[in-house]
Amino acid sequence: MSKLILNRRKLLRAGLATAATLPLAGCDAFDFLTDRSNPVREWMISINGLTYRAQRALQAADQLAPEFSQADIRQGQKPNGSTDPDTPDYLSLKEKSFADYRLEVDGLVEHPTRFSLDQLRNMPSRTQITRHDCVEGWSTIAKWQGVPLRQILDQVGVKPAARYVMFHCYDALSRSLSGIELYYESIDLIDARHPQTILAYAMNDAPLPVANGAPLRVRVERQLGYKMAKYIRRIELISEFSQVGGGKGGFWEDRGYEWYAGI
Ligand SMILES: Nc1nc2c(c(=O)[nH]1)N[C@H]1C(S)=C(S)[C@@H](COP(=O)(O)O)O[C@H]1N2
Ligand SMILES: [Mo]
Repeated sequence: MSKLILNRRKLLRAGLATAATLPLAGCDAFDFLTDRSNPVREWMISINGLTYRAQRALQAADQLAPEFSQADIRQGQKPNGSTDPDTPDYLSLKEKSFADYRLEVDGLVEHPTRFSLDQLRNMPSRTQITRHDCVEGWSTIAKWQGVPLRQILDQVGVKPAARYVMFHCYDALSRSLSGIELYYESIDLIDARHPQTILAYAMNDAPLPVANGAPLRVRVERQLGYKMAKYIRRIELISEFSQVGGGKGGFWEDRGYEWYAGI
């Protein structure tokens, strides 16, 4: 254990010494900071408490999360959080195998639109095998297929005032004194337009199971699991999230988690 820490320290010191001798502006030598497995970057993020803006500056907007091969899928996707929503709206949709499901996209858009599952399935799709990291410390690799969110956004036309995409879900993880609190999450437009950000309707070559968010859940591959809203009811384009829910941008954020959960 102590050996491990020592090696890690050495590595960090070496990395920082190098970093200190480099000019800061637009230098290729800082490319190591965009490597997710680089210990110096990891150190800078965890110990120095890099802010969302700094992380955004270090990471290219379209930089891809690692993708894997079929052989890397060694286990099922462990269902977590809500796994069988019991809100009346959801139960009546599930009863009819989601035939009546419509994804609502509205808020700061030119053309508020409702999409049926068939419409979504008939749009060009993206398939990716990626690793899901939960804040609890486990990860799993699975194959996801869905519509790139970017396509939906282009179709509805995002108004210039929009800054975030808010996902409103069907499930309630807790009942508070003020009533049922539905799960919700938000991401910025950089992640919303990222090529790997998809509205997934299939997992491991089968329709998305209820336990994993049927009929539709989002994949945001550069962030932790809690950002990836399942059971999506509505996508709302907004300029601020301070007025929604507890004001921190998501169900778990309202309970103390980071809004930007970069991996
Ligand atoms: N609507 C909704 N989305 C959710 C959750 C939830 O409880 N409700 N849990 C989150 C957490 S903490 C994780 S790790 C993943 C779990 O996704 P999975 O069930 O497909 O593994 O969903 C995320 N999205
Ligand atoms: Mo999670």
